[in-house]
Amino acid sequence: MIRALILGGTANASLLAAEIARAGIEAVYSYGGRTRAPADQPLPTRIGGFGGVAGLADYIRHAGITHLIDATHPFAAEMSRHAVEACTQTGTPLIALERAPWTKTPGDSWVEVADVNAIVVVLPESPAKIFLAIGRQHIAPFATKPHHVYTLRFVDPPEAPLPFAADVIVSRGPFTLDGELEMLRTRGIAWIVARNSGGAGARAKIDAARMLGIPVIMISRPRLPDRLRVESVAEVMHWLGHRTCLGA
Ligand code: 3Y8
Ligand code: NAP
Repeated sequence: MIRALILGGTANASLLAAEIARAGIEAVYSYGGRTRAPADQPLPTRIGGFGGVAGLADYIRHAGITHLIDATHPFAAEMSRHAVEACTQTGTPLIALERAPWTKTPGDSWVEVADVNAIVVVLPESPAKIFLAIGRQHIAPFATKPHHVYTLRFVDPPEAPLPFAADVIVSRGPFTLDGELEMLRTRGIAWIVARNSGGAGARAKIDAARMLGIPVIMISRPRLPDRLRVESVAEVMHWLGHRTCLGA
């Protein structure tokens, strides 16, 4: 008898939850509690941290979880590391549903950096209009470069004053190419800062940047521990011993 735990918070995780519900597999969907009103799921849903590796291991045991699916965002590195450790401790089968990173294509002007702290050193010296498409949690380093004109994009309205003057767009995505082109043009954006999230939900800004000749400072993905990793919902369903209407 399967009882799966889905570590969610992405478009892929939502697609997986729909397939799992359709197949009648018992499962719990988990959000970290980062946003005020996360999307509803067709599965019983829990919201909030587990309390570290030990908390996740305890949850797995007490909730009778038989399979863990890490469908978190590629930058949710701490959650993914905890999933590997807790599944090792409890002997729980683990699979990661992770989309491939975006790859640079001809016409892309990318400056690839290892992490958000490396960005400020590659920003232009003279004042520029910069779109920080990296959410809310990691914007503090940009306070050291207040001479730029920043546009931020958050899922929820900011609760506290920002560490520097900026214009905030409140939108949860997924985003469209036309919408991104319009936003970038009307704001005269000259630089974009983005994480290499992969997937379709945030790709439009990258395509729009190429079309407008805007350079992108692209944050490379954090290294994650080795674990079974697939890129499609169908492969996860197959791992669970189910065929899907997705034709796999
Ligand atoms: C709470 C669930 C769907 C899922 C939407 C995907 C696509 C849009 C790309 C930009 C980049 C960013 C951000 C982003 C993307 C999808 C997907 C994706 C980037 C929601 C969601 C949760 C979160 C958390 C949130 C972070 C923030 C990051 C905004 C729901 C909407 C910038 C990542 O305010 C905060 O604290 C927000 C925190 C982690 C990164 C950050 O550091 O601020 N996602 N995003 C999940 C949870 O609580 O477990 O609210 O419904 C999910 C989605 N975010 O329904 O189609 O699948 O990847 N999310 C980045 O790429 O840098 C937006 O603006 O162009
Ligand atoms: P993170 O830094 O890897 O995780 C920090 C802590 O948050 C984890 O140790 C865990 O707390 C809790 N947590 C994270 N995801 C959780 C989940 N799905 N269910 C329960 N607890 C969770 O995570 P993050 O980067 O802030 O991402 C948080 C959520 O937003 C994830 O669901 C992720 O998929 C989604 N998301 C993140 C990004 C991004 O850019 N990071 C983009 C889109 C969506 P405990 O240690 O207490 O268990």
